[in-house]
Amino acid sequence: MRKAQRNRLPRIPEALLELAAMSPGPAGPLVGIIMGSKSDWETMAHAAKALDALGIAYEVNVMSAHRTPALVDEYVSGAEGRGLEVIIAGAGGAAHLAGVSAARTLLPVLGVPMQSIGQPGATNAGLLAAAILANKHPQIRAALRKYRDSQTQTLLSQTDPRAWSSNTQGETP
Ligand code: RP5
Repeated sequence: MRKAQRNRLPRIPEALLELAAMSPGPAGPLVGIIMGSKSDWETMAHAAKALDALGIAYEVNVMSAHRTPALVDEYVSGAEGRGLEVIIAGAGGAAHLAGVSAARTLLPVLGVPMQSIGQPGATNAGLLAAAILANKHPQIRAALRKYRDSQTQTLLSQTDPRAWSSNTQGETP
């Protein structure tokens, strides 16, 4: 990904990271982030970062639908019983980890196909997991509301795109 593209992706405000660190969330991980290879972590770390920003506990594990199918089966089948409420599954290639996982649980499984969706998709999967959890956990609902309010404020302070574009920077809007 080019540097200019990276710079346009949404950022989690530092203030929210501090807020999340101050307020303890529900005990135990609520989200299981799984991925087909350690090489997927660079992308999937953005799902974890979105959850961090909202104070949502999660666990991270590498397992592959085609390389370690028994491990995926064991992990996903037991996920709900261990207290997980959402699974985020990232994989490249045929990206079938999410589908295989969804076959083994009634929990919502959010798929992040690596090459086609990548970093913004991983961030969105983290935020979507938060929205699902917000239905049941008031603390997560409050954190999500604060995050969205801050996004609204950011947009309202940046209504002229020409002031922020590298193409037109410095030009009078
Ligand atoms: C998929 O193959 C993984 O999810 C990863 O995206 C891709 C490449 O894996 P590595 O060769 O880097 O282990 O199964």
